[in-house]
Amino acid sequence: MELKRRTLLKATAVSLTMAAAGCNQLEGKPASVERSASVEPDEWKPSVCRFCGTGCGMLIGIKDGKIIATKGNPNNLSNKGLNCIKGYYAGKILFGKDRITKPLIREDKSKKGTMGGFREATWEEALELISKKMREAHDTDSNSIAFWGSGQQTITEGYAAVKLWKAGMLNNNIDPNARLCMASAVTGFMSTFQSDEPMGAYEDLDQTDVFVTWGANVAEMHPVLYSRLTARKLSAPGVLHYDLTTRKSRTSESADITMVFRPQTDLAIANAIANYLIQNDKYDKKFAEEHLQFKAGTENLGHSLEDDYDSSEVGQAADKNWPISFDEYKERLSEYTFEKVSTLSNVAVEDLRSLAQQFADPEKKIVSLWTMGVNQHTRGTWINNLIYNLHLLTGKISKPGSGPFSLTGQPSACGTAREVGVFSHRLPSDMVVNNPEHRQYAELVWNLPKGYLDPIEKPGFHTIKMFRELGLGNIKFLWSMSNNWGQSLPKLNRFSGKDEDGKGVLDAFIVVSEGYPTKSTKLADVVLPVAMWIEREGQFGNAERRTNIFEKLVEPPGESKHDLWAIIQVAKRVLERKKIGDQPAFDVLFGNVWDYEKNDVLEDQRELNKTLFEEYRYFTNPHEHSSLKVQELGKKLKLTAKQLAPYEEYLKQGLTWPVRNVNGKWLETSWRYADGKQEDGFDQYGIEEFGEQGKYKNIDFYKSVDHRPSVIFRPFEDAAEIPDKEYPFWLCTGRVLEHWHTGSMTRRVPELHRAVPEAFCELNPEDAKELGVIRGDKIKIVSRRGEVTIKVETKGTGTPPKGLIYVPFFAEETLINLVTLDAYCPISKQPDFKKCAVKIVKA
Ligand SMILES: Nc1nc2c(c(=O)[nH]1)N[C@H]1C(S)=C(S)[C@@H](COP(=O)(O)OP(=O)(O)OC[C@H]3O[C@@H](n4cnc5c(=O)[nH]c(N)nc54)[C@H](O)[C@@H]3O)O[C@H]1N2
Ligand SMILES: Nc1nc2c(c(=O)[nH]1)N[C@H]1C(S)=C(S)[C@@H](COP(=O)(O)OP(=O)(O)OC[C@H]3O[C@@H](n4cnc5c(=O)[nH]c(N)nc54)[C@H](O)[C@@H]3O)O[C@H]1N2
Ligand code: SF4
Ligand SMILES: [Mo]
Repeated sequence: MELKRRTLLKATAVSLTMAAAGCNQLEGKPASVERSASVEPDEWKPSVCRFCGTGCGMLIGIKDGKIIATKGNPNNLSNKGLNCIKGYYAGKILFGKDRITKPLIREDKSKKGTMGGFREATWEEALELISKKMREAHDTDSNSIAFWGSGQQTITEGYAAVKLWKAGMLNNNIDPNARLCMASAVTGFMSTFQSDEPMGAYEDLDQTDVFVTWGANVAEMHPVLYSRLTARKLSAPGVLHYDLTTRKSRTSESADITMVFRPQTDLAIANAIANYLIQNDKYDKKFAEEHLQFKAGTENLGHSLEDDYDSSEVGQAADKNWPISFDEYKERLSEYTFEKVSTLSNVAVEDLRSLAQQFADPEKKIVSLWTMGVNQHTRGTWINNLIYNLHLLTGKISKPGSGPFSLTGQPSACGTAREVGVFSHRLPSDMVVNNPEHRQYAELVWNLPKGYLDPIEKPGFHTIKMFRELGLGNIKFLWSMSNNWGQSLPKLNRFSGKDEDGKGVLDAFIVVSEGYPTKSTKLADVVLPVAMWIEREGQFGNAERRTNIFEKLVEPPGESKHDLWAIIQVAKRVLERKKIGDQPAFDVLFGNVWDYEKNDVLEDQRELNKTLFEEYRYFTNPHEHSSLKVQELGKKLKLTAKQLAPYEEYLKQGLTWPVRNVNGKWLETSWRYADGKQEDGFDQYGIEEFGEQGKYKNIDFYKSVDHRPSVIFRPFEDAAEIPDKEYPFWLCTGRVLEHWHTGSMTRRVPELHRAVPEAFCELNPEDAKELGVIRGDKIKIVSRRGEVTIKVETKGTGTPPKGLIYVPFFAEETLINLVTLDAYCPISKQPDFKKCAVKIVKA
């Protein structure tokens, strides 16, 4: 496998040089793309990559209405011309041979679990059936319908889905796959700062002195950001990289110090560093006095293995915190000595001290980076808080080159899931359903009578609860879009009873909007064929808060339709007989995007997307709304801090929010909360609007209560399932460079598929020896929940320590999520895919 990977990487290196020369083209010959090396595109259109949260700008070469080449867009400030291999091959994801191009309706329910038993149908028939089933389920039990969305949906798709579910159906059972991904980042931000999303910019990577990766495999998961990390290291001698990880990965290769820790003990490590800073008076006293408050929260949270956990006493109190004195904080930290934490974590005292000394050095700029190691964690909110504590205690935040940088995984986890608020407890723009003022604000923007949204004051099912309920037969209607839950959810055997194909278990009526056959479409009753990526117009918001638009550049195949069209078409039908006041509900909610003459969704995709985006913008930017009430309430709620520019501006260039109009020009912000000239990227906007000018020098956390973010004490508490005699290994799951998540797209790109054709289990060579297996042997990984047969890998890109194994989740035939655990962080409800206990048996 390594050889094939190397060949691919070599090919990519060639692509990179070609890209620099402006001629990087797709290799091979995708089904519907006729091209030869000598063919020049008619035009290069700017676009954005549909894979990771880096959000790289791309240029797409179009000839005769077909995509023939792609390359990095040098004008996009997030990537400055670079793409990784997934970006370079992105065009090919559109051309898999088995693309679904017609609506499918399942006739034979006994074939659930396979792609058998479907027949082709017209859109009209499929839409009517979906709407009928959705209405019936809702009429019988309003809590039995659910929508599962995605950080890969566009901003307007997420917005329309939220509006349909929350305002149209008055139902909160809508949640995104981002619950599996960014939920702990959100609750971390909200509890510490009362405002979601990072404060810094990718530019921090070009200026920092020290990189700390907290369990993030940036080299494979955010390759273009990683290239900025290595470029900085090469160009500025003395720049250091500390890699905290539970397994040596490709990211560890560039690290100066790799600290392999026992899973979950990152909590203790962060506390040990804070303790060192305080015991040795090495924190920034002035910054702490001027800007911080100290808090403690509910402890001894236990684990969410039970279904009634959320309503249990401890579950309910999990997100409570209260002020404590600095002295109490200091006292509580004091047990986290290097010695004790070294024993707990297996990290050497010298390494812990070395990292702590970097934080202690007032001259050093530090960037912390993290993704799923931190968020997929039963104490995910806590470990996010603890990383903020270090940056807050040292004032290393919101400064060029210094800051905590929570990376997003998906292309629009920030833009869609988080900003639009496609969550069971959310409304757009950081607002929540259980706040009456927030609901009132949404009512104003959506032209709803006062109190109309009162029925949704209680949050709906979060993802794990939603699918537990589906497994129990309590969800009767599910629609999923831009995700593959049949493969990506933890503890998948809930759908099976005995096998992964869910035979006989799923009575619910399931609609899956998809481009390809997947584990989820196999469980569906209706499959809707979708226009993927640049077959429609859309918008993504990346990890540095940059919103980019991608235009529709090619036609979707067959009868595929874009998701926005399907959402509005279903809305038209399910809301048919419903009134809001004396108006038809559909007209109130979606009348602005309906062409009444043609009796269809607005055909012009620019017009359609722009209309929805501008409406959504009122949530982040009340000034633009004509109603005084919207403006006043919006200002009171500090909503404008997430200001977005008009739609057209993003067609010229992606912009990072808050965006502000200065002398007719829309200027973006690189460093939130930092005072300075906006032209240089500082946050003039939020500070002028909400800050207390002059009171807080240089930095003003204007969204935080009393303008003071919280340093929250969080103790070490162990993982939900720990290896024991019977199940002696830790299982960590994750990804590989070449594949995207469940592999449904990247496995259809021949080059990527050939590079990593099958799943594998990384095993420490010593463990392999003790088990008597060698590379290539088949083993069974068995947990209390399920098992999977897989190949042994001892010379992969990563090396786990003794006692831990690593498995990627891209391969549906090697369904590792049969084995994983669905315990979650009680605050964020994000499950922990990174650790559970397993045994290994020779197969
Ligand atoms: N090639 C590729 N790139 C991707 C994706 C993809 O599918 N393929 N997906 C994107 C998405 S949506 C996401 S979310 C990101 C994921 O990006 P990452 O989080 O970087 O990648 P993973 O492989 O999920 O996670 C592996 C890391 O989890 C850490 N870990 C395990 N246990 C612990 C622990 O107890 N504490 C801490 N702190 N760390 C721990 C390990 O050290 C390891 O580095 O990648 C994005 N980029
Ligand atoms: N074991 C394990 N499981 C995990 C994780 C882990 O680390 N370990 N990580 C979790 C994380 S962080 C994430 S983000 C999730 C990701 O999990 P999912 O989002 O469920 O998986 P994807 O493979 O990204 O599924 C996206 C699907 O959308 C389809 N698609 C592409 N374009 C479009 C479109 O325009 N419209 C529609 N309707 N569909 C489209 C693709 O074909 C693809 O099948 O996985 C989670 N699951
Ligand atoms: S780094 Fe991420 S956004 Fe950039 S090209 Fe690669 S997959 Fe696409
Ligand atoms: Mo993710």
